[in-house]
Amino acid sequence: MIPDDQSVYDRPLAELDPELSELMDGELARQRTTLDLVASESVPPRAVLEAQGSILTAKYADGFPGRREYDTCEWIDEIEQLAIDRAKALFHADHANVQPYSGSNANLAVLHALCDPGDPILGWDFAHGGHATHGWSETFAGRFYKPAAYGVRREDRLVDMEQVEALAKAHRPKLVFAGWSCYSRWVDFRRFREICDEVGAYLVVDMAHFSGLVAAGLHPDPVPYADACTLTVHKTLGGARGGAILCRTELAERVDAAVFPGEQGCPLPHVIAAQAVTFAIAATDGFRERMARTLAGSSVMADALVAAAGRTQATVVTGGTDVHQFLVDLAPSGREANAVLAQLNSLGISANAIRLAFDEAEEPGASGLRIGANPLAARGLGPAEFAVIGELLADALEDRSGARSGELRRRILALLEGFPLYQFI
Ligand code: DSN
Repeated sequence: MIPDDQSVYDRPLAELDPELSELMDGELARQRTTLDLVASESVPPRAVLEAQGSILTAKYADGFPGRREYDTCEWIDEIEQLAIDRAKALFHADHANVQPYSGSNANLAVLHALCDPGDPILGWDFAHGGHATHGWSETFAGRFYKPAAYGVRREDRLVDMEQVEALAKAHRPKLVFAGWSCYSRWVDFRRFREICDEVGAYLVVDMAHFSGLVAAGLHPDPVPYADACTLTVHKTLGGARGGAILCRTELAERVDAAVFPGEQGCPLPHVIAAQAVTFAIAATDGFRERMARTLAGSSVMADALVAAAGRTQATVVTGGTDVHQFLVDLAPSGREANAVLAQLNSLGISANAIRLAFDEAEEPGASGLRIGANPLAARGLGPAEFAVIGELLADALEDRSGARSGELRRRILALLEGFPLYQFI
């Protein structure tokens, strides 16, 4: 029973609401015993959890540091300014807005800032690994703007820059999105810039996935080429749930006005504080080492699956990876990806089933897997362990009958035991 008195404000969750608390304990136990290969997830450090679960959640602070619509924002002003300054320093950006609630909201705000409803835009096709909010018909970007989409080439599955150029010339977009959700190779931001300059379009790079790699200096930096960059802070950056926008000084006022009051109400001060500590952590040598280990892990797992293609009947798209994730094509094996994912889940492996570009299957299934190294690298695993995981994945893909399930589950638990998640809980 929830107490009726004032003690409701001081009781710990486990005492106040054991029902919810037990569910949360269940999720923690799942995280501890799951081999997390979801490329967009990470392990938020304790300090991030403390900031994001803090008393800051109580404060209204519509507006920006020094210009709020609520009084008594002196501490919130300093906290937000700290997050802004750290984001600018980390990414060498002119301006940062740390208020978007998510990456989708950041994209919404950038469209609002730089385009008028009905304007033509050009984005990376969602069906070819792009983000939904770059123009897919089911999202605001597809409904309120006039989208065209480029994709990857059939022959090598690399982004088709000739198509980008041709579409840009034919469609005359006001804004071009670059950046991906399901792709595993570097993108030529300079070429995107040249194409945008040819047609007079803004270039917006969505670096939600690779922002941590950029911060660590281990991925081409889009900031010098883009008019604006959008990002999430909880993928490779490894921290607070939430989004951010970086942009050139000339666009700062428009971007800020599009975020508030254009698209959002009150910022989330607790999330902004958690972003501030995330950016501080991301500026350290330790973070750079974790990102290097993430890249090594992704590459080692991809190599193991390339070597095992004969027995798994699954191939690695583009033959490998430059980033924290890679894609597996299950089509040669004749297996549907959601069924394969269900098998992996039953072993305690978490990943993503995706529909790959040029998937010609008539059924609405998925043909591929997206495998990422970020959460496990954050947990401390290195190349030796990722090599073991590559073998585990190959064994699991080969084991169609499930005859080896018990053995595979034991191997996973033994591996994870050496890397406990959160010592403080
Ligand atoms: N949902 C994200 C992902 O998993 O890639 C896209 O933002």
